Amino acid sequence: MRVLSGIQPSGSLHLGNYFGMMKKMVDYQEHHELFCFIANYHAMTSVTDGKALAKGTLEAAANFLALGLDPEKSVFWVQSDVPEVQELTWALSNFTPMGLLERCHSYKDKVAKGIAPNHGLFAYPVLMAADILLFGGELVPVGKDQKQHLEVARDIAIKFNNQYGDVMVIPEPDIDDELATIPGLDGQKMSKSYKNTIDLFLDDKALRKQVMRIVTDPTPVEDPKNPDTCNVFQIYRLFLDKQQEQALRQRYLAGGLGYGEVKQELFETVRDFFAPYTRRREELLADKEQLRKILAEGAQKARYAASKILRKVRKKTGLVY
Ligand code: AQP
Repeated sequence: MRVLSGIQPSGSLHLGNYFGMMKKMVDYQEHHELFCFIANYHAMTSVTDGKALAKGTLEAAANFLALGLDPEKSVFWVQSDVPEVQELTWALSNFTPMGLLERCHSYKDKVAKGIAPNHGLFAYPVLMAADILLFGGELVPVGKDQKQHLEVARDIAIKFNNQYGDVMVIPEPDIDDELATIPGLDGQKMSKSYKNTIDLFLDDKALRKQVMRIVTDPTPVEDPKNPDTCNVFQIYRLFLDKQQEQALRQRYLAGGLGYGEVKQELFETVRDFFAPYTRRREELLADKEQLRKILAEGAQKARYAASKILRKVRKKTGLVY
């Protein structure tokens, strides 16, 4: 099975990115054909500082590698190193009804927040469709926030195939119910735009500060508490196995557990969990030439895979004359 997904290099990573998508990708590489990329073209819709984008791209690569992505077992590249994706985007644009894009929640939410809409933001899902279809991605691990974009990709692929035969593989979203939406400090979806994240690779002081900001209710320490409505519990459980989760649940129900105490435990758990990855990330970022080499090799493999599908597209659409 060919598994494919990407991540934008548009700032720091948070637990939502990690549990919603990155951890699953790393797990998949053991038994599947994994395609993973840094979506720097996509990030251009929000990052307009060129230096920041370039720096963020190398950092995003180091992040994924530090978290366990193995470039020997997977195809790992930077989106713009395979510019063929833009050619496919154009071909697919001609099979994308305007209404399909106008209905996209992500676009509508951003416009509602006051972001001046431009064509890049509007056409974002077509580029995402091209990312997947260019490599014949069969399964796409994403958080629930990307579900609609996946449906758009499927619709476009079906329309293209209706016209030109079975060229595109129709992708399936891979959304784990338990991890579909990782909640943030306030219980809403964890998201950079909501400023409610717990970030990866922070120093202890900054991490502790974020964890202590988790919103809790005013139940007194001695009273029993409801784990299912507690934001601390909902984040903590991501790090626990079933038995440990049950034990924590019992402590909530028994009363006598203060939110300060459980937040301190969560802070230590997150810190210890990511400590080895943080060290590995620093080592990777210390040798940028080596990082660029890994990405160049990945781009070569990705371009080879892309050329197979693009050749068919060019022929079918009449670009080969
Ligand atoms: N809270 C979340 N729960 C589950 N999955 C999530 N993802 C993001 N937030 C959650 C998944 O992470 C992957 C990378 O997505 P991205 O590069 O688009 O990350 P993002 O959108 O930048 O994350 P934010 O914080 O939500 O950014 P803004 O606020 O800028 O939109 C995707 O698979 C995504 O589903």
